[in-house]
Parts: sequence; C-alpha cells; structure tokens
Amino acid sequence: MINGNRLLQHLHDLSQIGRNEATGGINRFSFTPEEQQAIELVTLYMKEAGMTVTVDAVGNLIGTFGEGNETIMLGSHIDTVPEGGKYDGALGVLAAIEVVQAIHEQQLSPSKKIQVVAFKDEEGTRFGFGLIGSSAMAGLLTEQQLQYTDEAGITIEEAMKEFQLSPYPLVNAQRTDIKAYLEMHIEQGKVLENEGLPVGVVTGIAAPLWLEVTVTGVSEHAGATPMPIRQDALTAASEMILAVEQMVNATTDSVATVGKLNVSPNGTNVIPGKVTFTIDLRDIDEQKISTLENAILQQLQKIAERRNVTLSSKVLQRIKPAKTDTMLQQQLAASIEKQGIQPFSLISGAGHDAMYIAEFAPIGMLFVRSKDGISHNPLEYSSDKDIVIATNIFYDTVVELAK
Ligand code: HGY
Ligand code: MN
Ligand code: MN
Repeated sequence: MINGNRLLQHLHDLSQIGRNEATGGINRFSFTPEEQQAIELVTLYMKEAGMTVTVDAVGNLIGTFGEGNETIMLGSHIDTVPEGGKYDGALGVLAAIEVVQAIHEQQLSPSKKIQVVAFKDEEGTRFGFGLIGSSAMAGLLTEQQLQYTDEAGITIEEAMKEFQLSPYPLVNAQRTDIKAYLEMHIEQGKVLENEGLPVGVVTGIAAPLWLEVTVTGVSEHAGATPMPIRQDALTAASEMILAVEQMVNATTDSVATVGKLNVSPNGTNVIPGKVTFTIDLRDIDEQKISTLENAILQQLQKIAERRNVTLSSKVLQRIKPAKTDTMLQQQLAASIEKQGIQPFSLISGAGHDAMYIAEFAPIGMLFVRSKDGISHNPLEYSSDKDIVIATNIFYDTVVELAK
C-alpha cells in the first residue's frame, strides 16, 4: 500500500510553486525559475524514495530505482498550461514517486529497474509545441525544432543552455530500452464522473495537430477607409475561426480549438493588417485529422480570397494517435478489480507524453476522475479519496510488472 497522506502533501507542496495567488492558477513553464524550483523539490522526493536522480540531454528529470536488465518507466510532467491546475501532470509524477517509495520502504526487490520521469515541456506553453522531452526520448525531436522561439525570441536551444543542458547530439536523449511505460493522469473530461467511477483504463490517446494560421490584409485608418475597400485581417480571421468551428461541429468525435489569437498592430483606430491564430485539431483517427486539416485549409483559403487578404499556415506539431498495450490494459483492470471497482475503458481526448513513448515501448495509462471534467483551469480537482485509490491501483500494477 502507498502512503496517501505523504502523496497528498507532496501534491500540495508542488502546487505552491508557480501559483498565482490572485487566481489560484499555476504557471510553471519550461526553463524558468519556477520550473527549476519544482525540479529541485521533485528531485528531493525522488531521493527520499530511494532513487538516484539524473537529467538527460534535453532536461528530462529521471529517478532510477533498483537494478535489472529490463526497465519499467513511469512518468508524466510538472510543467503547466497558463493558469493551470494542480493535478495535470504533477499527479502522475508524484504518484509514481510514491509507488517507488512504498516499494522501497516495504523492501520489495523488483527484478526490473524502475524509472520515474518528469518529462520536459509536455504542455508546449512557451515555445509553440509540446512534448519536447518525450519526443526527444522517441528520437523524434529535431535540431530545427530547437530553433523555435518563445515570445521574447529565445530559442529552445538557448533556454536549454541557460539551464546548463547541452542537447546535442539529440540522439543522447533517445531511449530504446523500456520494457513498459505507465502513466497515471487525471481524465480531464466527464466520462468517469458520469459513470460514477474513480478510475478508468485508457485504450487510446487522441493526438493534437497544432497549426498556426497567419492572415495578412492591410493596416489602414479606421475612420478614413470605407468598408467596401478594406482588407481587414481580423474580420477575415473571425469568419475563418467560425468556419473551423462549424466544420468540426459537423463531424463525429473530432474537436478543434482556437486558443491563441494575435492582432497587429492592435490599435483601436487601426484596421488590423495581420492576425495569427492557432488551431488545435484532434481525433483518435489519424486519417480523419488529415482529411479535416485539408478541408479546413481549403475553406480558409476561399474566405481569404473573397476578403482580399492572404493566408499562410504552419504545422507547429503533428503527433500520431496512440493505442495502449492490451496486456497493460488487462493488468490495470486486474488491479482495479482487486479494489472491488468495476474496470472501465475509455479514450483520452487529451494528449500525453505516453503518445511518444508508444513509438518505442508498450504503454498503459490509468485515469483518475476529474470533478465536472474541468482541467487546464485553476478549478481542476480530483478528490483525495480517488487519488489514494488510484495510486494504490497504480502501485499494484507496477509491483506486478516489475516482478
Ligand atoms: O494538450 C494536451 O492535450 C495536453 O494537456 N498537453
Ligand atoms: Mn495538460
Ligand atoms: Mn497532462
């Protein structure tokens, strides 16, 4: 069994780092002092759990417990979205550490090595795309991507070097030696709550395609330019954004979100000459995403022509949807049944580091119920009771796998 009070205390303490006292939101972005503070705290927890701690070439924080030719990897992330909640990612890392600490304290001697990873920059808040650490482990992070910049013009490479990381050659971060990967994460949706269940077994992960769309018109005087001759980038972008919503509403299961919008020159009395916005497009079916992507871009081009503005788009990230491993699903379901709970399977609408780990290892995911399905929001909440139940289930599965 795990020490639930210790886990809940760790969750509380970590949630204080990067917390906005005014809103309760957490802002912990990659390669920042807040993240560094969180890394130091999690490093302490890993050491207290009997792990040796290392940092790989791109900044993944890795705790290692025990010896063995085969490695079971557990993990998640400790970075957040802007104004994020206290459970997204953090729960998965801290629960994994708690599982190892319980194994350590009970002097179980697993035959396999167990590693716990806090992956670098899962959320993609700062540099325009996410999953930096897990994509590097899968050997899919490119040198070109390390030149992406944040809003201050700092590249990922510069940010890494500022934190004493030397990312090249990127192959140094690549892993191929993982027997199985398990991630515990809040569901971030309403399915488990509607089923009245504290936990669920993830069968697949819908993957996010992130596009950046730029609409270019002409900045002109708001008072002196008659309506019919305007080349207004913002009204064009507005029609485009509603077209995206309309097209995706017409599908079954796909989802699309325009979460970022920048207007230039952003003056009250200036017709916007340039607008950029992002599109986050998801489905569990890769073909459906690609078909929808093409249809959307064609429709946006038609709107641009009709409004006499120009359109360009750039892929910020394109990730393959992932299926979890059947044996790991069955092991998680068996551990759930031991707690007298009905095993329930569901798809993850949210993306996770597990998507990239699936490129080179079998993956399993355990979901914990989210109150009202709220996440990426300071109101994100999972009950202490559900967290302890889920972590005991996670512990049982890890002990089985690491035997
Ligand atoms: O965007 C996601 O699905 C995850 O929270 N990074
Ligand atoms: Mn998230
Ligand atoms: Mn997450």
